[in-house]
Amino acid sequence: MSTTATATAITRYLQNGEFADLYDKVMEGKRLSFEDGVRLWESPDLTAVGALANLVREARNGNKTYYVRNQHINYTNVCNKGCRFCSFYAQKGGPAPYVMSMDDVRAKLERTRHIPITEIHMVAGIHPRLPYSYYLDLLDTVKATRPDAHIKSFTMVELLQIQKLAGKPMEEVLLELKAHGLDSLPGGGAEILTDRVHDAIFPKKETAAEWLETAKTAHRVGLHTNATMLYGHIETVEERVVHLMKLREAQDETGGFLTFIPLAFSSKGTKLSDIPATTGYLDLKAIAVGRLMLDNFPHVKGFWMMITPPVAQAAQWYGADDIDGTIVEYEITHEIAEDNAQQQLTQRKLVEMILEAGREPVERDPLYNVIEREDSHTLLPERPRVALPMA
Ligand code: V47
Repeated sequence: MSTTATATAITRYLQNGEFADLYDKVMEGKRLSFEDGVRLWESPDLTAVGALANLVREARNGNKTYYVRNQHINYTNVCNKGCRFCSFYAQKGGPAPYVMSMDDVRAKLERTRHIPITEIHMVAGIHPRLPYSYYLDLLDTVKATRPDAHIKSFTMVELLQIQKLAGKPMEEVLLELKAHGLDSLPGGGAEILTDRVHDAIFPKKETAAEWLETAKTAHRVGLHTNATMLYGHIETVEERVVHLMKLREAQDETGGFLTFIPLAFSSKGTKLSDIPATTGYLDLKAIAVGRLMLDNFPHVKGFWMMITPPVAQAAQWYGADDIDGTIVEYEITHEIAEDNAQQQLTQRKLVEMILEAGREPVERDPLYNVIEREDSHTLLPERPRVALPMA
């Protein structure tokens, strides 16, 4: 079947199926309601939900799929929040505690000196005894070591801790962090933005209202942020929709969110270890419903580290226009990463994943400025390996 014939068949399927009314809404650019969101999550017809989301994805981002050359740094795993969904923080019988010194941070960055990394993504636990100066030194160190890289750092809960240490209004703190090199904020820590889920599995962290307020403050001082949604634990379908609608309302106010990133819950090593892993089906649904409900978000990311590379590849036809990046090392859900025996994807592999799916690879920086390098958008022939002379 030709591409046009396929598109016609999909349109007919949507126009005559259970989502005919949502097809009309999407085509007319009308906003989906809470009830629409619940229907999308509850329908077993992943093909229809994905095809609808793909219409929005292609209207916004055409055939492009973005990726980034990035490196993650998790500067400490000491944390006083004790979230039940987390396996990252140091605890008896779990990971040993660490705090990176500035030399450690420099060394980590030096190890990837040969890679033209454009994004350094730094997040960590809430260490109760790090001083304010640590965070400023951290930014100074990264900027001095990789001056060309964009620093995307600190989730809202880290920002609230930093503000407490600084003893100043959040706006002032953000401006100071900016002056030390902070370029934007990641989307972590949103989890599910309802009081019930907050109280049940992350009661010591900021509330939904605080997360949203902190994100909006960052937007007001000119810092873009992303927004995540942790799904596949104790949340209900209705709570997922509430989460998406709160993000949509906040975005209406500030326009500061760049990308929505659904994060698949991995229970291994957490206090919720009896909860089974999410399925590829739910992972694709999360991408698609996110794309449909968040009509004011420019991008939706299929984060391959959490949903696996094969599902992230398929996600490009279910609403995702971004598959994140090379990553290098990932600690937050290290258990999954170890299972996959895969903590990094080469840039070549990302380009292959995009091309095989019939999409157009676009290397980006964290603000979606396009990067133009010889190998950014096409597969160059692999360079023959040169045997190194033995010493
Ligand atoms: O804040 C913690 C989540 C987040 C688990 O902004 C877990 O581009 C699954 O936010 N299973 C950190 N998830 C990761 C994050 C992120 C990742 C990629 C890109 C971006 C971006 C942001 O990971 C945490 C928390 O919400 N998390 N534990 C877990 N067991």
